[in-house]
Amino acid sequence: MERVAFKMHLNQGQKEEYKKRHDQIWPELKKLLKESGVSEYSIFLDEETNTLFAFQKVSGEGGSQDLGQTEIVKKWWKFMSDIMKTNPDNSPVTIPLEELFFME
Ligand code: RM4
Repeated sequence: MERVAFKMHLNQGQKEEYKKRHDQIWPELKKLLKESGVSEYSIFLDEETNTLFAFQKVSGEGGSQDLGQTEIVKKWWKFMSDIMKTNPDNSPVTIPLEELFFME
């Protein structure tokens, strides 16, 4: 089991909308994430910089950001692209973070 963390960027003033959409995450996306080995997935917001900080545990080949070839993730990323900083393919700009400390 690997611990994975990364940053993404939320457009200004979109906190409520972002949370609403995630509160209503599509069941088929949630199912894919779990079946792909992603668990304990949380996303936090630094309102000062609109930076989203994501943490997840990964037991499979990759994490949530490695599922971009699936139709459901492509659809979700397009759906989310109006409120996030994205790449030309609608994937969220994702900056991997290095773990410097861990305590059981
Ligand atoms: C985020 C971003 C991630 C996705 C989660 C569910 O806003 O789109 O890629 O894994 O939502």
